[in-house]
Amino acid sequence: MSSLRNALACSLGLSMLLGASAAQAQCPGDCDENATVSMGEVVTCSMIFLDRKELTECPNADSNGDGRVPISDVVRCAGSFLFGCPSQPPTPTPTPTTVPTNPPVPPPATSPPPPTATPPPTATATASPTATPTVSLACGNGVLEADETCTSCPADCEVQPCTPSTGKTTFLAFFSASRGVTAVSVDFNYRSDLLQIPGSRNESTVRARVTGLPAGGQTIINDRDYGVRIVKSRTEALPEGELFAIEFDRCTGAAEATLDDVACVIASCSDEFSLPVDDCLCTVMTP
Ligand SMILES: [Ca+2]
Ligand SMILES: [Ca+2]
Repeated sequence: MSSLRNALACSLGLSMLLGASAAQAQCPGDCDENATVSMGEVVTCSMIFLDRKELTECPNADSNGDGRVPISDVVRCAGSFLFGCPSQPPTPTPTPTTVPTNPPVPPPATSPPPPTATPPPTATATASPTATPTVSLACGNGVLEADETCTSCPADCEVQPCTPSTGKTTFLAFFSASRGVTAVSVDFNYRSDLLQIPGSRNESTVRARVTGLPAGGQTIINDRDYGVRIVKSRTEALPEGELFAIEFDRCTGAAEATLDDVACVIASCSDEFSLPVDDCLCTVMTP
């Protein structure tokens, strides 16, 4: 699960997390109420958002108790997964003193500072400053993840031998962001010893394997044989939810690929004014 965790860590803006107000479920996304949120629970949150599961399966997915699970709740579920459950009120230290002198409350983190003259979104937005403690454990696992580049982790960009079988494996990539996005660049990276796409670069055999992209605008699909870059841009905002499906050939004799064997990494994400949107999220699921 480290791959998805890293992908989430890189693409999830901390500002959304800080924006979570206090009157909420004790730990958003903690379906079994064990005070931690697993990747599976984040997926459950996503499934409820996508109306594929009932809210009764995870009432804590609804962080503010309004009976709905919009994408902001899914982001909070992911926040619990990445950064742990929000700290509980400090009950274990009941001081008998009477007057609780309220410390100066920090201003609520409602509005993140405006992007101060950010340069145009470069395609190599690596290392987010929000401490990813699991860095580099995944270097060498064959999947290029959000905190890795072909420079920092060349092993995961090496194309492995693969003889395609007739077996196919499909993954779905779901997209979300806190506001309208008109251009997104996504790297769907995969273990090339388990999966392959026939052809390379933007050949028609590659393009045939990426389906379901939103209509209109421009589409670029480029297979590097360890990952496919998919760029979608248009004038109107891209819809949240399923962004595309991608079908692979399974390598002969290889184990069936799981969600750990792929990573959907946001390379860049911007709005209609070409301003970067920093909390874009790509989540991979199986059909
Ligand atoms: Ca890796
Ligand atoms: Ca290929």
